Amino acid sequence: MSAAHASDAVRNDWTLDEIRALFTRPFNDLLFAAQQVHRAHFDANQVQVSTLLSIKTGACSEDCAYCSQSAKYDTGLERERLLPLDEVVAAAQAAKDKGSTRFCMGAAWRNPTDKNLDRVIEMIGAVRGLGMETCVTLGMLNQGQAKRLRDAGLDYYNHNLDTSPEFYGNVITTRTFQDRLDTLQHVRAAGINVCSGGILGMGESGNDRARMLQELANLPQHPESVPINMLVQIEGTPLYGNDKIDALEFVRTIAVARILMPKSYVRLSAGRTDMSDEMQALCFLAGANSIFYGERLLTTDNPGADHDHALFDRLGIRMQASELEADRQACCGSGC
Ligand code: SAM
Ligand code: DTB
Ligand code: SF4
Repeated sequence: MSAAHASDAVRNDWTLDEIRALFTRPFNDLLFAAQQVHRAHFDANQVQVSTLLSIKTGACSEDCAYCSQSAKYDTGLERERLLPLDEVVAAAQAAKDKGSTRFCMGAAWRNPTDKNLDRVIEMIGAVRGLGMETCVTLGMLNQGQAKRLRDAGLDYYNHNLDTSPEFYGNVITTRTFQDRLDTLQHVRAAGINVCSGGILGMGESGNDRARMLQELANLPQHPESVPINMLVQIEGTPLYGNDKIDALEFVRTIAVARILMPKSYVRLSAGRTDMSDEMQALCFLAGANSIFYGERLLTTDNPGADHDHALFDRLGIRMQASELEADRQACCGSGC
């Protein structure tokens, strides 16, 4: 089936050959097909923006070879305890004031303890109380923990597959690819929206990128949000100094993600400080329709809001309004 005909279909049975065939299409044909799929499901000139905050930084027991926060590598990062509630709420309010509609809180944990979860649940309630959507990324979850987060009103849980199952062992040895799938299944079963994607530029092959997208697209239900990160090289980590991914190969990966998962938000995630405006414009053309917005990601820099506003102005892109806020307004008009 050609991608154009597939524009309305949501499939979970993509073969590797089909995905590889998309990757090898002429660039213009691939981008045209991705635009067709994108326009069938989304406003092509609108981008959703979320803001990140690291609520617990560093000293993580995992060995993810890309990460500034692993205790296994000397990256010079200062560790921080779980932030107090008032600091989190102040950061969320500041993000909301700048137009962000979702607040994503990240913790450098292998998995949260039930006590950790009590504190995060308070944060979710307070941030939701501001009228923002909430997302957290806390590492592995069991089913009971996922249910507690759902009951707290959590909108999204981020947990990335990161790479292909075949390349995974080159990047992380302290937990398995199957562990990640299990957490995603718990999140899905609890009824929380799934945010899951990966990182490009870790030394993986084109086949690995195709396999990672195949794993995401063939989940029983597509993640509602698919972050595609470009590796932010962190001095002291094993992946520091790797060859960078070719910019057009990155754009192709966004386009293929858009075609495979037509109704998902594809997030142009980490690495934007190393991308030209022109490369980001191509990513939006390829079907990326969400970004992280604000000066910081978790521990590294992100383009500032002013830069993103200027880029959006040049491209005629609008920031998506808050759906949560719209629902609240529609409810009684008082914004309660
Ligand atoms: N500890 C939790 C976990 O690993 O799931 C949550 C935080 S972790 C920092 C969230 C995701 O950020 C990782 O799975 C990875 O995909 C992405 N990430 C982390 N460091 C990165 C880097 N240096 N460059 C690009 N993406 C990165
Ligand atoms: C995702 O896929 N990317 C974000 C978010 N989910 C949690 C994190 C990017 C981290 C980049 C490196 C850092 O700032 O530490
Ligand atoms: Fe820990 Fe998450 Fe970093 Fe891996 S990506 S080292 S689990 S904080």
